[in-house]
Amino acid sequence: MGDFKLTTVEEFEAATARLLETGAKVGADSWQLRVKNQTPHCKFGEQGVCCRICSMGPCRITPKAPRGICGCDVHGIVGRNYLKFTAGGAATHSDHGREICHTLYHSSADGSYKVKDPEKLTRIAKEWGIETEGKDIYDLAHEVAYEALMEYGKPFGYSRWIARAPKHTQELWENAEIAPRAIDREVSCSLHMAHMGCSSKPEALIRQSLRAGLCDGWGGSMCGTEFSDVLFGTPKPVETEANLGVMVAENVNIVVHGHDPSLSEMICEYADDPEMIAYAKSFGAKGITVSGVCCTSNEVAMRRGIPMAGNFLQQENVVLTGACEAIVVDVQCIFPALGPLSKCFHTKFITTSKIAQMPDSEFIHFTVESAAEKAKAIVKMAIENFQNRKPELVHIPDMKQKATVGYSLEAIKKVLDGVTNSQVDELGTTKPLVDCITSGVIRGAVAMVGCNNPKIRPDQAHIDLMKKLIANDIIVVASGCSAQAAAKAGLMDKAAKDLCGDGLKRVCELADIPPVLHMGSCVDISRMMNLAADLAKDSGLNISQLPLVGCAPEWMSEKAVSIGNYVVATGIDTFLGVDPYVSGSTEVDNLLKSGIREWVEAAYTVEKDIEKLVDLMIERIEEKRTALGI
Ligand code: BF8
Ligand code: SF4
Repeated sequence: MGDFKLTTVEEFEAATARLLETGAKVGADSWQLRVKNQTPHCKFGEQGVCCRICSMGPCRITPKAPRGICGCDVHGIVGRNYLKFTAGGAATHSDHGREICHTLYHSSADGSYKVKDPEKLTRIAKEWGIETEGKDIYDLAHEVAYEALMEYGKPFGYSRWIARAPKHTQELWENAEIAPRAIDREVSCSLHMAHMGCSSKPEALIRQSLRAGLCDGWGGSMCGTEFSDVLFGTPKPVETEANLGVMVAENVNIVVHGHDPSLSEMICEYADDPEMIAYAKSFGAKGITVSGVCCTSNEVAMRRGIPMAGNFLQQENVVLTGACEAIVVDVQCIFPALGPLSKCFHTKFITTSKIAQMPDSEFIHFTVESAAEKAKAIVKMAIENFQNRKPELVHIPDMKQKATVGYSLEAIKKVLDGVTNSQVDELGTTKPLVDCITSGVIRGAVAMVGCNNPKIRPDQAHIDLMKKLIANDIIVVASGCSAQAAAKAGLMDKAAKDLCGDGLKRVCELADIPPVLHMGSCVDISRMMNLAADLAKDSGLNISQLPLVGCAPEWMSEKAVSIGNYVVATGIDTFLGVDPYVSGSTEVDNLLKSGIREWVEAAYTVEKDIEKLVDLMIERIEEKRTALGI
């Protein structure tokens, strides 16, 4: 372990600076330059006080103009904006989940998509009261997928998944009138409420924001995660690497970017095909390297050990290496900048989904039916592009770290069984983790999630927070771009145990885990909800009593707000490093930071000073321990 060393943010930045020099040579634009053009940001927008939902406006609230033309005050405007922001995120995650359900519906024994985890499928079918006895696994897959698709529009009842939440949590939701109904209903109801002349009462708007969040976390995202596991396998610990150094100069480099594993899984399949490797060699390459960016990278890293080239604000860097033959994207978090940027290099920018169509890209429509053929065509296209590289532009930063990823809830239960000798059932329980927390060996847990945002020095908040948490014996579970920040730094290397306090270090050694556990992509925050629910059930406590908090220090997307809402509504205090455009309304701000605690036993903390943010989290965890007398 002697030579283990974290990669620092300064080293990340030096690598980026070198790549930007290449960019300057070819006249490339970059987010670093665009941020300068966009700063300072519009103050009205930042405070959330601008309304443009009808054409009498836009109306901007100021001390001199305290109401819009319709008479709406600042609290109504800020609340509506917040609700619409949430609905955007809930819709996005949930539609991704829906796509996965469709893929499952079309799975077949001889097709491109198969059921890789039949046990999980059977378990979910039983959970949903679907007869499994004597059924062909694909008949069952189609039946479960159909039921899941019905979850999006069913006229009556609540999301099926909420039955997984502890009884107490379900009662809170029922009493607060925020139990999520059909997924699409919550999204369209949110847009309805935020229409001109509907709700302008902050309390109603924030209640619906929580409800729309819940239809994501305990609805659409849960469909996305659970059925991705059924199709592509439930993640188990696997070794991989992270940062730009995973790209290989001698190989054809294909970078997958986006969120839906249906595309990236197929690309990985074909990139591994001996016929394709031979084809790559015929163009002078030594082989094919697939690496990933953003959540699609998390998906294939968790299931296949495919290396992670980087996270959100590193997406332009992969093209700037001059060694990227193709960046293949599906949906979400894809910079439109990749179009013009790829034109400065030989890189093919390939869009594949009708949901995310962009100028200056080659559109290869990817569907369940044509998956194999299209994936093969894309891999071939990348290979044939190898000869177009400009060698003088090739520079791959020599920077990567080892990481062990693949900690699904199932995997976490399994590895932590190594820590105690407790008797476990077939699927394991979270009891060993509860024991570690109760005894104080581990003080608590933090779910680190979310993006990068140029408003925060990229990755620094994630990494600094995690370092301090693990040093204080707080275990970290991470997802999305937060997980990739950890992996790039080296915090998912098992050797990082040496950075932990004595208790957590012992647990890492006994269970053979890194101190920061990669739980997957952003839809996989639903795994964290299941973990919290199981911890509550196994400990006999309410979720809000557990020494557990959520944190998104560098968040940027609508999806992140939807996530925040379901995490908080599940009873987990949530800490943000970027303000969600609500500072313009004291009423909305107060509701989110304290008022909602009455409904869901948790609330938000927003703190832009990252050092203070981590101290507040540790304080909160210790307060919860004290309240429990542990
Ligand atoms: O869904 S963490 S930048 S990649 S939004 Fe996007 Fe944010 Fe990354 Fe994944 Ni999540
Ligand atoms: Fe202005 Fe009201 Fe129209 Fe909003 S809804 S733009 S506040 S008039």
